[in-house]
Amino acid sequence: MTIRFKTRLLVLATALSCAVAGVAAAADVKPRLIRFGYGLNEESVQGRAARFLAQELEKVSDGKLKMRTFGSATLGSDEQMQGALAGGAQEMMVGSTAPLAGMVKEFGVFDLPFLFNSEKEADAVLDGKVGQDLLKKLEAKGLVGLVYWENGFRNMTNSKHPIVRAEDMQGIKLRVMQNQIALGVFNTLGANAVPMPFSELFTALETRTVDGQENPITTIQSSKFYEVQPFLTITRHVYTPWVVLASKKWWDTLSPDEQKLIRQAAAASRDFERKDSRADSTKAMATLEKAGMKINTVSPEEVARMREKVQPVVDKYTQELGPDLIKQMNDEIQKARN
Ligand code: TK8
Repeated sequence: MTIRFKTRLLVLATALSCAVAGVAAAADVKPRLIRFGYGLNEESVQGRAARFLAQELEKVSDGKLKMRTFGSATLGSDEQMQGALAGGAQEMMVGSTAPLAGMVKEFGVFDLPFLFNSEKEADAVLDGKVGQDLLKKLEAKGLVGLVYWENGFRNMTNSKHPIVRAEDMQGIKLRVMQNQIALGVFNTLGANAVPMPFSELFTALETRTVDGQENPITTIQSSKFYEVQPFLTITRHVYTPWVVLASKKWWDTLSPDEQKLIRQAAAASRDFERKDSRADSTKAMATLEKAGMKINTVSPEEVARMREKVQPVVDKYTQELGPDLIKQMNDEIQKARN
């Protein structure tokens, strides 16, 4: 054998073994069943996006990564599922940021009112450094934060009367998400804030245990709150994201290839969900009108008064969550606004 021929053989062999290694690495995906829980029902934005994620995952993994989706909090409320993921008893979920603040307090930033003006600003913060740094903080608590879906701008419904002025909130027993900031904000606005998991909300409204609640239009429609809440007031007081989460205990048992495929499918689900949420919001509004809800929008002057009223709460939690974080966030919002 000539030296040149030997070299050629060696090159060929190396190339071949690399190719084989490549195939082997790409194939490091085992058949797995992933349980994915969420709080809204199957006909909601969340339900559609969960199904999309399951299909996408099956597609990119050649059918190996199978996801079973569980809606309507059948695996538990957001908070309960967070615990199950941290303990390794459930693989994945999607839920609001508000209950996550119990684990990583900085997620409370999304409960500070009147921060974002548009979905575009929210996307910029969530997909930018602030949002991604927040996700990283979850790992120490046993969770892997994958992507943000849109829950959306929240509005108020109640069974008593339209909210025209901040004073109209007085005496309204209002269900709020479970964290200190939400509680502080709505009590300061004059309501009687009652923290409660979403899974108990419809019944609480129906039995008049509470008079009202606040959620995006899409949720008010898909959860049929219009059946038990005659008044809807457009306030857009806060934008809540949803976070797609994985159990870290479980995540660490996956191969890098499996992790990559899940991240890839999650990113596709984010794009699908945000688009769907925005389109659905307009449709849902029409449904609520048709259903006979009495709908009003608070005036910009009144929003300014509400802002002023809650400023002490914002100041207090700016200190508690870190003035640097809030500044960084406001800078990113400004950049997106201009
Ligand atoms: C669903 C909740 C819901 C949220 C709430 O599990 O609790 O009001 O807006 O979307 O996460």
